[in-house]
Amino acid sequence: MNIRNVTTTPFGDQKPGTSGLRKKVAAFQVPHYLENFVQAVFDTIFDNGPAPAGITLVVGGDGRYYNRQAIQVILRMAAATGVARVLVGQGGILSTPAASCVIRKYQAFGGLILSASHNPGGPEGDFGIKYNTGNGGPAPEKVTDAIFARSKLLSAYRIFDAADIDLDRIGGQALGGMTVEVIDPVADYAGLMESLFDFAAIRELIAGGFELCFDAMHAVTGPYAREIIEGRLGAPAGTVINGVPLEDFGGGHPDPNLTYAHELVEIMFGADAPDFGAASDGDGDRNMVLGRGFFVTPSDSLAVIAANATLAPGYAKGIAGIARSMPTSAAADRVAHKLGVPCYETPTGWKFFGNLMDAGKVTLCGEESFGTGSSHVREKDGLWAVLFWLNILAKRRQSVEAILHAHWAEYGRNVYSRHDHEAMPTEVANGIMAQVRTRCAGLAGASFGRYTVKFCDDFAYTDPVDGSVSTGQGLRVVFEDGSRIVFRLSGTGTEGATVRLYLEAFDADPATQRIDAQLALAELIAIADDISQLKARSGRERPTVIT
Ligand code: VG1
Ligand code: CO
Repeated sequence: MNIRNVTTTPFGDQKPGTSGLRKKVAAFQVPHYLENFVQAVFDTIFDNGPAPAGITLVVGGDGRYYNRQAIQVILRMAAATGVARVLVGQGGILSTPAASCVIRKYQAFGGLILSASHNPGGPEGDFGIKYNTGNGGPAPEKVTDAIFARSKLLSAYRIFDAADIDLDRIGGQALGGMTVEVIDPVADYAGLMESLFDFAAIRELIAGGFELCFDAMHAVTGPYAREIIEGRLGAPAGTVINGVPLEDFGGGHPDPNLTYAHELVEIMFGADAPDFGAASDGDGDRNMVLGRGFFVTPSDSLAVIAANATLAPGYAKGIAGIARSMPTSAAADRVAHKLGVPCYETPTGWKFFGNLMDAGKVTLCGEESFGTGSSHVREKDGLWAVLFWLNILAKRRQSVEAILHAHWAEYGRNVYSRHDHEAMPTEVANGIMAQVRTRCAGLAGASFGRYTVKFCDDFAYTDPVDGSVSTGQGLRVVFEDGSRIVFRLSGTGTEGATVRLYLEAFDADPATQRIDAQLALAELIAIADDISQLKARSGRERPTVIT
């Protein structure tokens, strides 16, 4: 075997964020940048030595620009570090939830997922890489911290000299002493979905004239949605739109929200809209759910799924508990309370759910950022959420809107919105956070119109399973009636800083529950600006994205 030991110097900026290391493609193309990070991962997980004998790794990505090149590098470095076998999705494709599924099913040591998720792609866009552990979930903070620490000390990496592997040919190929197995990226995942949901009932619903539209946004879910929705569930061809994965996502921003998934939004709010619409993001872990002329907030979606979980065969015995990220609305808490199961509040990022799922404390997890999932894998799962909704609709035979209205009437409505102020100059964003921090000290008891501040804090979390503590997870202003304003800086952006403002108010009265969220939250929006001075400090009149 021809293994080269390449001398290198550390980069200093290889700190994984909310979900892996994300940078501009150009940054990853700087010589040694990718290799350094991969070596830091291998050194961390293999204790600075060779890989343990006989292990399997999983590698795949969302198909964005640089995916194939990066996979070839990772394979050669895995061979150089003594990995026995690597499973790679055909064409280098594996959605994030499918990668999690494959890691678990084949009891792999872990996996490398190549994606910058909802960030734009292409040569001018973003690239990303993250490590998932043997449970199929994103590496916890103690591992990502160790990877960063290692990256700052690197002096060399090891790579095997060989020709490229053919990523399009299913089957085994040798790379030195390592076997690369190119696998069908869809089959294992589709099988898992079929084991969880009532496909016969959904097929019958669709055969009966129920119309749906799934927007894959030219990202990774295209092949998955075609196989499952048009194939196994019998929806007509064309149900999946933008279904061919493109390296630059067709120039779009593969983020399934009301702003970036505008093609789907226009269809669902237009004349003759289908009964159901959904979209997923770059790597297939997010979902947006729409009814005819109706948007379901991700926080409400989690609550509705929890309340109706037993309608799906995989959850017929009920759920053990729910976990939601701190900024996610408390709608799910109300369902958990009624079901008599615990509800956990974690920091933002799926890596915080893994321990709770591994310990059997929760079945369902969700984030307000269009992330919903369960213990079937250890990642949020876009298509899973869409299939859960279809299963519920097939059983309840009501419209999406009617299901939400009934849910609010029963549980009350946690009116919710998120305002993103993207790509701000970093010092402006830091100034806004500092302002909020200063204002928050001593704000308890203060009144703003009908709202009285109960407490303000910087959210910190102690993991109930391993006791690890995570601090600095978002500034909260919580009012006496449970309404909240939260400020957080994004940990996934690659340009300047993004300030996220999360707003939540509770409305128990069915007479006012159907008011537009921005109107219902107007007073809180004004209070948030008073506290943060965001408009004055940024010179911006409105958010870049409102959901
Ligand atoms: C965002 C979301 C967070 C999500 C993360 C990764 O992080 O807010 O809820 O887990 O993206 O999602 P941040 O730090 O930018 O707010 V994905 O689909 O990009 O992997
Ligand atoms: Co994603």
